[in-house]
Amino acid sequence: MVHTDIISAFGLQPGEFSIQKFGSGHINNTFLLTGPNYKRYILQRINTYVFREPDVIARNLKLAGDYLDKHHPEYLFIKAIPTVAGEEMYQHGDEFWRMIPFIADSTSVDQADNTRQAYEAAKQFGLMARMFHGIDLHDFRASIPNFHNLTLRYASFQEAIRTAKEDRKQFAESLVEEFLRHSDIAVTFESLKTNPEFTDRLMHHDTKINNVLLKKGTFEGICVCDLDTLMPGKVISDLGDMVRTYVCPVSEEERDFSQIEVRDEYYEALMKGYLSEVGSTLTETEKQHLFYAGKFMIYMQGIRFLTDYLNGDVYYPIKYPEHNYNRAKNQLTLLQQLINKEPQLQAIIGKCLAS
Ligand code: ADP
Ligand code: GN1
Ligand code: MG
Repeated sequence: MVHTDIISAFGLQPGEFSIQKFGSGHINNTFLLTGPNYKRYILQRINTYVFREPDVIARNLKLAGDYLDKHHPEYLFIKAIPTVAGEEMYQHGDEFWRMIPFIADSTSVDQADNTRQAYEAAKQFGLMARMFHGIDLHDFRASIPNFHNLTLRYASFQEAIRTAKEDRKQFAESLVEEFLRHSDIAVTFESLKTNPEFTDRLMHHDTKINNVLLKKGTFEGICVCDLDTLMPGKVISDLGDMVRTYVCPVSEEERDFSQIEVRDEYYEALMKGYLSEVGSTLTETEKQHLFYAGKFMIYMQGIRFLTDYLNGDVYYPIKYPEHNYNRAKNQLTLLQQLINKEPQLQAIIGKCLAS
């Protein structure tokens, strides 16, 4: 429900707007407001269970927006519409709301259905990374502390294995073991994390294809959206989440695991799109870990789902009891497919870096 006070707080007349639920994300509540002369806005309630300090999001976006105004004023960055009181967000009781302009003639897709979409989306995330290359990260804070810290995610996974209810632990036993068998992925992260050649950058941290706005009809990239997790991080986060979500013909929701595969041509398209923008700014160490990016994100997402299953589904909304277990199994299957294809995928990376 959107209370009329919230709409008024942004200087709009509540009676003039129709409100529709919008998008398909797990975390925030997104609404489309449509008013006179087809004037549209996106209104979002921040999930404060996930984002414990919503002010950090507002502050990060303000810092990022100010930097772009100065250094890349032509770049399309979705900025918050301030409330009439001049705030970046409106607090209604214990809820935090923010409004952003609706980007006209845009659409998004939940799944990449052709390589062009993968290329265009990846190019937008690469462009954003390039626009922020060189920004001083000192004043930025993590909107979700340790969000992509695989070391801590792995520790939470181990903790969940220890504390899970017996029935869940037994049901998940063999899947847990399979994930533990890939612990080298967490070990690699541990050594990379503090490597000065593996720099912190301002990263998006949720590069699913539906977080890119594409032109209606042509599917040309317009800009990225869903900026709550814009914060300092590593290049493997953004690149890896694209690999995780663009190369497979089915999503993490798929329970027919035989449909899970890695499509080389999508891998190539996204790598090409991303590197065409950001490639020239990467260090040698970053370049050497482009294949690792996919392993890192798929593994981390897999153990996040499995941890949530073991913890009794406290984070990801579920539609049936084994939902998070199946999501984890889906991600493990994808991880295995990716690893099986390493030689040809490394060759694709080599080709994209050379061009
Ligand atoms: P969620 O946390 O629910 O994923 P998003 O910010 O990604 O929230 O918004 C959900 C969807 O709404 C996006 O996938 C995109 O299709 C659409 N959307 C978001 N922001 C805008 C915008 N400024 N203009 C047009 N569409 C948008
Ligand atoms: C969540 O909100 P949404 O669906 O874009 C999650 C991501 C996961 C994703 C898995 C803040 O993103 O990290 O990759 O689910 N976001 C948060 O579907 O936890
Ligand atoms: Mg989203």
